Amino acid sequence: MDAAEVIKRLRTLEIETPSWGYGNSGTRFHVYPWPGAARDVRERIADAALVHRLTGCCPSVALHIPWDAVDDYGELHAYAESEGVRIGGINFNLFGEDDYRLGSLCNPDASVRAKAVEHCLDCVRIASKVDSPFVSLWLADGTNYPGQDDLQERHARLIAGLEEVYSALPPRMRMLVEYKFFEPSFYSMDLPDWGTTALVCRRLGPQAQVLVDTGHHPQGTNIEQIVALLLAEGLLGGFHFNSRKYADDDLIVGSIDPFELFRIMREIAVADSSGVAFMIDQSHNIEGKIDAMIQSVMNIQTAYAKALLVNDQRLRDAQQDGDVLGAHRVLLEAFEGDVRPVLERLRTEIGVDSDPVDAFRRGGYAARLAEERGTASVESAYETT
Ligand code: RM4
Ligand code: MN
Ligand code: MN
Repeated sequence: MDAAEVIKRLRTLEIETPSWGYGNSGTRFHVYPWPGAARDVRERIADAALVHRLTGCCPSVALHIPWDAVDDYGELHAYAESEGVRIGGINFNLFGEDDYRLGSLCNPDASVRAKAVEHCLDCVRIASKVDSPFVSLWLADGTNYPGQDDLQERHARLIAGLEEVYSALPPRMRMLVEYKFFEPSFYSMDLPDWGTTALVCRRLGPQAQVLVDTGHHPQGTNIEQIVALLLAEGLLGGFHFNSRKYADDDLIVGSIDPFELFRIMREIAVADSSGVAFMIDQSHNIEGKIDAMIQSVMNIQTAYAKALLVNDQRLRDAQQDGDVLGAHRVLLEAFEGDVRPVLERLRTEIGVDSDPVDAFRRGGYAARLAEERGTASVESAYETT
């Protein structure tokens, strides 16, 4: 691919940012308030819109309900439009209530399961109101101890609940289903891995697809192979990009292992990835929110540009010849290439600064937001006495 073709492909890469990445967040030990961090859904949408203006490639923002719940979704929809962004995925929240101690859709108590289903149905209604193309489920359900609950029954409860939600989806709305191998539960998770999730999605129907959160795998998992298989099976719904070193760390995507991100984007580059939702799922704890989000977007673009520059012909020849090292070197060559000039051209063409993080830092945005919004006081996870 020459530079012009790479730029053409890069122009089609749209990345959705998460509303929850713009507010204060922390670990279970402490939340450090960030001056100017967004305090409500409108400010979160405004920050996402700023990221879009500076990068030119983040036209939608994901919402989490009830964190972003409002009385009037028509009004919120109009507000997002006036800011220049669309509302993207509507994320269910099935982990933030006392009733969910033993799970939500898989809870042994039928009334809790019904409440969880009702919440999902509410989210489907909200998604319709704001013209969102999909709802998104991360299921925090699981158990902590062997014997705590019946694993087969939990699975049956999950399917029954999801079938109800699935049947309420309007014709073109998709449901993306995320998996995670541990946390908050430590013995079993009801959707622990991509295979389980793929089985569940297959059973539900074509509007259900798997969402790969790059931080949700055990150490050493070959994520690009998962991506390859889901693409081949028509089951890849989207990504939640972030980086992990040890657990579900939610670090800036590409910060720990840029080669892994490149390998994932390589699978995207060689497939028809139309319909795949590229989203970021990060919570920045000790760094600024907006520039970290912009850096994340840039890291994805960098990885994608490199992936597009792999010499396919030479790679295929080496593979056919059984030239193991030669084939590997074709990939390395692209990974080691300097794509800054091509990205600079892309950004000039779409009318944004060649370094959007620097543009944010130079533009005085952080100081203005801090002045306008102040520094919120955040309740700590633990009471200090
Ligand atoms: C989970 C998961 C979900 C996200 C929540 C906040 O670990 O990644 O996608 O909605 O965190
Ligand atoms: Mn996620
Ligand atoms: Mn996560």
